[in-house]
Amino acid sequence: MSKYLGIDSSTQSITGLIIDTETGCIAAEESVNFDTHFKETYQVENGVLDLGGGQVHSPPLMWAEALDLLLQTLKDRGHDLGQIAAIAGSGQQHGTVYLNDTAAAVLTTLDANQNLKDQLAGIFSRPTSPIWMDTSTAVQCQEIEAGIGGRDVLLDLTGNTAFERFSGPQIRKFHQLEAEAYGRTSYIGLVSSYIASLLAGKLLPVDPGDGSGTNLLDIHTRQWSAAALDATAPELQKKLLPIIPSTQISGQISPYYVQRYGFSATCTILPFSGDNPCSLIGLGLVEPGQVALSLGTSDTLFACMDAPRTSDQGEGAVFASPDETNYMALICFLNGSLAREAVRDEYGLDWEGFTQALHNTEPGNNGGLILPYFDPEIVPKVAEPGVVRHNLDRADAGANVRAVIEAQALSSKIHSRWMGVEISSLYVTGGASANTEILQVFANVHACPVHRFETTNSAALGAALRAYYSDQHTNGGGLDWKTVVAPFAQPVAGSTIEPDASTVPVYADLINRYQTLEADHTN
Ligand code: XUL
Repeated sequence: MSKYLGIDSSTQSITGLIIDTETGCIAAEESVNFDTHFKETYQVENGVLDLGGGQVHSPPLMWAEALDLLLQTLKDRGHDLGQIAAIAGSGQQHGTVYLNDTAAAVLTTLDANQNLKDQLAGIFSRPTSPIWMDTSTAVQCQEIEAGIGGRDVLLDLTGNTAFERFSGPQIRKFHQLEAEAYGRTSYIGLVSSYIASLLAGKLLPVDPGDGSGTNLLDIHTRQWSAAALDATAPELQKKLLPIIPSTQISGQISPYYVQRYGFSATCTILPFSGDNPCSLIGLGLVEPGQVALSLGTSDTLFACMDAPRTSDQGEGAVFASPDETNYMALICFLNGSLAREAVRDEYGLDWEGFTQALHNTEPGNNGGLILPYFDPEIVPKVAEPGVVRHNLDRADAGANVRAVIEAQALSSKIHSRWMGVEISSLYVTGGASANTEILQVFANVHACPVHRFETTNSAALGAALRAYYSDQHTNGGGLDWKTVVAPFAQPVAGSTIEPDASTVPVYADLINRYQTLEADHTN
């Protein structure tokens, strides 16, 4: 069988994507939007429950109901699920699911004549799951860092300082505020391992890719860290299953799905991983130095690293790659399209005018610089918005357009140095990636080729590719990652933009001046 299914359980929807490895094509792609189908039942808005005070949760029962609907939709659209050799998946990172001691038995005895929702209703020790948007755990972050011996100890051990959205601080808060329910919890999983468990009909562990978003995993050994568990909550080890390697088959699909949706009984289940680690694979970033930049509302940089290096300044998150060898860095620059649009609008331009302005101005902008903090910035940390112009006339539309794009490119170079990898190629996705003038600036500043990528569901695609890689390896196939991702992770034909060598000295000078300006205006 040559077909593999990747399932991405994300914040607002669940997506199934089938690849056909014989043709190198995507054979199916279906999504179930939570609000469209479940708003009334679960009272969600954009897939989540805003509980106030920074608490953002989602109902895990809704995710199960959505899984049933997704598989039914794939079947109804005529896709023969009996041809799927293996399934892997991806989940929004950091969200935790809390199950009681009935869960294991319920999962092993799923009845194909009833739906998941009705059968699973009693298995939760906590009816809602805190997700990555939850910012209510600042106190727990401080306590965990203090408990383990300081922020730097946690950073060195787990690859990350304590983040409010990460699972460890969320678990600690649950233990503190709902000790009785915590005591009744016999399994804590992530969104990824929970959905995988539903498919396998047994409780499954977390993989290192998603485990590294918990503040609980030793990033060097890719196992739970006893010290981090101790600093988080009592008896935590007992509630977590040992980490499973990302490419190790977890089991066969439960008979429930064979009878209900026509899956083959031989279809295997791979560990699910986090959406970002899966996207790393879906974007084809399987060699150190390969970097992708998504130019969206915020600009997000994904990089493949050969070692779990960390940023002293906490500029980014570090996860184990599900390729089992490499690591990923994720850096979010908040002022992405936010800043580009602010400049475009300030000068009354449309995108055509913006592009022309970029075209008509010189690389290096005659030394004109802008710090584009239209909104508070994540990297570098800037708490209050404030745009700074240096050698730059506010009335000069063209120079301001160039300044904002050069600032973004320079910042992405400066603040990815901690990754310690030579950026060999930059794959650019997202709305602004259609603009070749913008891409030329990034190519020149990074002095490497820039390729445009068109992708919508890189997490689901990455999951399907993970299923393919693991299945063929288990069955004696010798394909390496590069070969596995190649047919699916191709840049748009003819989209490659080479750097202009004559700009190298210009940007070598400008980057120093930008860094000085930035240091003067950030803490
Ligand atoms: C990453 C993060 C989000 C979630 C949801 O650290 O919080 O990207 O994974 O997609």
